[in-house]
Amino acid sequence: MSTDYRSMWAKLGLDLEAHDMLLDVLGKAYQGIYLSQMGRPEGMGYFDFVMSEVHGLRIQELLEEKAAGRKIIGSYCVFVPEEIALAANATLVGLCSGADFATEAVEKLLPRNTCALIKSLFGFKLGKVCPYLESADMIVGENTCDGKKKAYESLGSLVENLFVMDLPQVKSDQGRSLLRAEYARFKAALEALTGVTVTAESLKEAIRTVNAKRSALHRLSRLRAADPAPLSGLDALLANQVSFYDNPARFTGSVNRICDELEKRIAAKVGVFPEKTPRILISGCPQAIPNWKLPHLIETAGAVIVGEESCVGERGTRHLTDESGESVEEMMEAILDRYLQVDCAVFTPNPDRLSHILEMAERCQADGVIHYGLQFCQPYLMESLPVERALEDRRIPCLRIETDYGTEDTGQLKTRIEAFIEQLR
Ligand code: BJ8
Repeated sequence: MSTDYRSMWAKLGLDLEAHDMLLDVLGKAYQGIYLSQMGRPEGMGYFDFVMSEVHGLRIQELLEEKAAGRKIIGSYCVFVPEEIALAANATLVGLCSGADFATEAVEKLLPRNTCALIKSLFGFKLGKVCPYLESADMIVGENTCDGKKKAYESLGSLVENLFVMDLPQVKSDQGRSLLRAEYARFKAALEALTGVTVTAESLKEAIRTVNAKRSALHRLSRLRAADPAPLSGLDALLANQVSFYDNPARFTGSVNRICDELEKRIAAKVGVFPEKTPRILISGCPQAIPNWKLPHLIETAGAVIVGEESCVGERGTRHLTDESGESVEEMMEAILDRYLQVDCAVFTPNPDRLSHILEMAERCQADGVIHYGLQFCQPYLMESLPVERALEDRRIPCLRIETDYGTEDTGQLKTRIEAFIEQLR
């Protein structure tokens, strides 16, 4: 980071010493995992810059937005509609939960056998190291899995501004009514916070902005079907991760620019890995920044990741919102339609996820699927078995991995992944 942001961080109440430690670890991991990759497209330079300034320039921008009267909303789940936040003059940022931090303090509040993602969200709060969390005017928790649901009860005592959104678990008429009511309550809470009423114009513009961002990511996904792969899975994951922080319009432009470059690479048959490199689809739990452990292991073991069936990937972005509504009510209904299609494993039954995995495996020309489950994540670990069976029926090899954010199992994972890739050759 070129500028000294220490006074900004101190004003936000960060623990500067702990924060230095985090940035140091993050910087070294980024250097070792990302900057050591060969043959990256030039367009990735933008994402390298964003990452180098993720706690600097981007936070400064958000604080400038706040000074101009905008509000910042932090969210932990792709069920929180960015469209409504934007239309109410607020900026939505995804709060990352991709690294262990302040584990000892966390385990005084949460059982040890809680998934790493939930522990991480507490660790960033208790360790006072997340400038996004500390800048947020409202934090949205959602009743998805039991772990998150109960954890938000404790998080409520740590943050002043927690909005808990109830979510259905069944996509029935009742489930739909519940989500409709919750999105209306969210809209009202945002309007009360910002003092800005959502209008048909502001909502339409917000829907277009978010659709454009998702469409750019669709374009990127489609280009990854090429062989040789024009982009590494690590870099594609990074673009998906950055989509949760960056200014949406700027992000869309940057992804489209990288797609222009990838199209040229594909035409010239230039790839980041040689042709016929084994191709892997990752499916399962979200991989939030800086959780790069599994993709790094896979891509240094001689395979390339060609798709992510994940909330930090296609599960979170594949559906667009219908832009044709004219009134706020019509557009709120279109938003409801769009989000109800998200096939998170907390839903029962959840057949769409299975068909999406099969469809992705075919479209991405994957040779095999690695199912990524975080330890203690019941919804995804439970679904990993039917996923494996459905893939076996199609003769697509599947490796089920259960891990956390620690490094203790790295050697064992490496051995299993290498054996799996060998089987695909
Ligand atoms: S829509 S996947 S972002 S809830 S890993 S905390 S499920 S025990 S993250 Fe998620 Fe929304 Fe669903 Fe997506 Fe619980 Fe599992 Fe932990 Fe999880």
